[in-house]
Amino acid sequence: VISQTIKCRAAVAWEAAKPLTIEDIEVAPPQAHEVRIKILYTGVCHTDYYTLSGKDSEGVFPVIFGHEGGGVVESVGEHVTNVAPGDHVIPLYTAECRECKFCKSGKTNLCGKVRATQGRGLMPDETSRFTCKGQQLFHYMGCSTFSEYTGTYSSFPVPKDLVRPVLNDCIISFSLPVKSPVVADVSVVKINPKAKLDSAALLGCGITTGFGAATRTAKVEEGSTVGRRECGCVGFGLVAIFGMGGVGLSVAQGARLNKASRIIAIDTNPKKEKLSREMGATDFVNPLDHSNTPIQQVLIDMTDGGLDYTFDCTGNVQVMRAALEACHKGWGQSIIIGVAAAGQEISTRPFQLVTGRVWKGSAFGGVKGRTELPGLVEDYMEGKIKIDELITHRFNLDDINLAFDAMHGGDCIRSVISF
Ligand code: NAD
Ligand code: AHE
Ligand code: ZN
Repeated sequence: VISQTIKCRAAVAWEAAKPLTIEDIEVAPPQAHEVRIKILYTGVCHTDYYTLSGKDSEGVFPVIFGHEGGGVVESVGEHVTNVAPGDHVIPLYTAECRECKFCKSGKTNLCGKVRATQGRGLMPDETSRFTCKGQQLFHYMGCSTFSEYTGTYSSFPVPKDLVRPVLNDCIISFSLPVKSPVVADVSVVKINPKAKLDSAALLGCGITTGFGAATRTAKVEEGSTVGRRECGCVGFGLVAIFGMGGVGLSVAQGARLNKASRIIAIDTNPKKEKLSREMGATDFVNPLDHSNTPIQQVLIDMTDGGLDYTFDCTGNVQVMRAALEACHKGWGQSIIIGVAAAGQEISTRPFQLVTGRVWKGSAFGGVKGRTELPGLVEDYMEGKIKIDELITHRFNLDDINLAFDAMHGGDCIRSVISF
């Protein structure tokens, strides 16, 4: 079946720091190894706001934002083998080709296959599938989920040795040898169609990022508060989380699942305490209540010398420093999740690292999307990961700017946009 260009509606960001406008756009048919998805729901992540603000060095305009969505495959291009029309899917901003040196390393979830073009707002063939009023629109993080239909990349070009060119008159087509291995697919994953898609969509970024940072990147260990330091470190389960938005609350969930003994939530917004505790926090600290003492000192005093794991979920480089310095000497790890604006840098005394504290980063929670996301969807369905509780606001596409307003209103964890 040859698919046609689709006309649909999308929220377009024409320039930085201006409200999005709902436009009629055209979405070209999926090319080889591409998938066109009818988006049914999308979350709005702080990172969408960050790039819209103009502070992202990779930001390009005009663009269709959104990278936390769920939908149904509408059509696929040639050589797509992993998904088919009708499949429920989540687009992946962290691809997984299983072929590049990153994927094969066993050391990271980052994938090198499409990252360069994705960062420039283009599909791997250096073009865009979106147009509006005759003008090309850029893709965002390989997902662009603020559109009724979006194109994402599915698989990398078929390796030459797997392809047999066939000449039919003037048409050159390609066929795969019957026993050839399935071609790897990279930026989309099929999930259980029984999963509630409005919630599962949030596994496309924030929830997976926080949960994975605790369970995959840090690998928080089971802790014991009983005689922990005094009798030779019985477990290392002391955790502090800075910034209790959708990401930080999901770190708390992961830390709780891994049986952390104490989970200290830190946020300047006191309204975050209730949900933080419901997601696993045992303590809540508002740095504004300790204006005479640096927050790292407050935490060190609370924990007999510091935390085993800290997480920055704010994107604030001063907070990142505090999170590192709140770690216990000798072994404390601090995980940077927050995204800081272009030009921002982190600093600390090197002595902090010399004396055993470790600074790490985490993208998409260290989760390999194609391999692990279906399992996380099952975890959600079994109640091991809470998502519904984090959806505080719902809007239709027409009102998507209200979701950005809500993000800054102090009561919002995640908005879900319906199409
Ligand atoms: P959010 O805006 O919902 O939450 C941020 C929270 O931090 C808020 O509750 C806010 O009150 C709190 N906060 C702000 N300044 C603070 C301070 N000085 N001390 C303590 N708390 C403070 O954002 P989110 O969607 O949860 O995302 C969090 C961060 O993670 C953002 O920077 C986002 O861009 C980033 N992010 C990174 C990844 C990744 O893969 N690395 C993925 C998703 C989001
Ligand atoms: N373009 C940004 C990149 C910011 C960034 O670190 N992004 C995270 C995902 S945030 C999702 O909400 C990430 O996965 N980074 C790894 C990568 O390859 O982009 C900038 O600041 O330049
Ligand atoms: Zn995000």
